[in-house]
Amino acid sequence: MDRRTLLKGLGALGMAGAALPQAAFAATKTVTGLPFAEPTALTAVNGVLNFSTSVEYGRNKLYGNKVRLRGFDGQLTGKTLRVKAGERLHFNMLNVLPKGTGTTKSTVEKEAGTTTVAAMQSGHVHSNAAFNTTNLHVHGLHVSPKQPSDYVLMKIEPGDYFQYKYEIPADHPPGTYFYHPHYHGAVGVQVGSGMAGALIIEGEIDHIPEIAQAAEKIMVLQTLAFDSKGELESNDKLGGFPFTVNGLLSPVLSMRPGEVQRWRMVNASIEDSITLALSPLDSNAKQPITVLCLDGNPLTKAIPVTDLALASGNRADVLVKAPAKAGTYELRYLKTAKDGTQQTQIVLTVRVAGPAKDMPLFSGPLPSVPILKPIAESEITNKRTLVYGYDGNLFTVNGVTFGADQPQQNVTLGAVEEWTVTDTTGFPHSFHIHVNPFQVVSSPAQQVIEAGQWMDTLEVPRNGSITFRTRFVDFDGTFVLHCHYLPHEDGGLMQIVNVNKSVVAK
Ligand SMILES: [Cu+2]
Repeated sequence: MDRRTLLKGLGALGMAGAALPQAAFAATKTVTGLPFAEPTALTAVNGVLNFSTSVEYGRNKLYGNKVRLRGFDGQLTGKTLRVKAGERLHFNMLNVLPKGTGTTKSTVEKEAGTTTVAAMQSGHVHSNAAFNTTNLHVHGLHVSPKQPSDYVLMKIEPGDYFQYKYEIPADHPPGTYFYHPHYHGAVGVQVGSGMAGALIIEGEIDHIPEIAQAAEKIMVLQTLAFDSKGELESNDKLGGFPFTVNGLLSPVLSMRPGEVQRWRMVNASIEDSITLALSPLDSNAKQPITVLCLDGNPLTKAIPVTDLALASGNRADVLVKAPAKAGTYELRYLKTAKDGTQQTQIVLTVRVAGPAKDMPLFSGPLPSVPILKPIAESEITNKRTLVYGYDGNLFTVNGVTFGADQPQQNVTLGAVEEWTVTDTTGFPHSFHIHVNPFQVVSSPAQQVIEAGQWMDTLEVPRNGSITFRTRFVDFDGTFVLHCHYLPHEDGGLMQIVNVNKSVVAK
């Protein structure tokens, strides 16, 4: 990626293009109001969810625009997949995108499923990758990083088929996760096209009566991107789009007065970290939102908040109790643009109407998850420091951008570590690591609702740092850490992590 390309990429981060969102909101103001709708949901049969999908161009209507974008089965939002802890997910992916269109050709030439880490790294170019080459990541899942599980350093070329097999551990934290492609260089374009869907892990929390009685609403929040032709064929067109919910702009969700619903929210945007609040129409008063899980990890107890911060990649499981009085409410987000101005948008309209349906709002402790046992200082076996940098051309981790010559994080299976991630670029970033969630020790951002929260994605404030602890005990193999601002990830703010079985000394 040359300097000009990167700077254009940065311009697309909503940091330099502040005028565009306003225009987009104004243009779309008149076409809001479609009823809330969800993607089709699929569940396991006999312990296995066998899901087949084709990656293809789909023609869809998107708030008054005709778009032609890459999607799972051509949809703007992928189907919802539901599995219980202990079940298996088979994700059968057929790439029917055409060969060789709309892309800068990748220099990696290997068959799908056979690309080695070395080939991937040596062949990588930090620019527009082959946008029709893809793969899959199950974001947040605590599963093996080895093929055919959550191995993201592989490619599924046009015409190729691959079956991912994920074994969900019986003690997996229950909550909301999501799936999306992870082919380096094409992640922003493919997720921005709508290649993301909710992935629900069910568990003990779902048996709490007040939670079980609440109607579930899946909300995949996306910033779908498209050009003047309704297409997305460039990394330079990713910024400045409003949030949609399951592909709809500010849809209208109905609730009865006093009703409690469980909202499962996924921030599947390209790069937007937002704070959500629920307010009556024409008022800034805020209704409580009761948080159960963040990033699929249950809190110790249900905690009501008025401001719910979700960085790109974060999820929240929340309960919302409709007021006793009928009326219209708005779920709005606030975002601070680079120039300091506050941007806002109505993400969802909530219409409270009809006969009262007074339901109890759960407020007690949540079932603990054994693998999320707090990590004490005495358990730490190693500490390491990661520094996000910018060399004037590319983003770097500890001075080196993603690629073959980048040192890797080598971890011994069984290690329990404390990591500090510091930004020196002056840009806001986030930190996401595959396979293992981490327990937050310190975070200046507002994402963490209680001390010791487990997350898999966390904001790294500009020129600030975060510290967390994590266990590398269940899975060896190779995976990645990266910034979840997708253009940054595509631009090299990523690093390989190898978890190696310890060598027994003779
Ligand atoms: Cu970043």
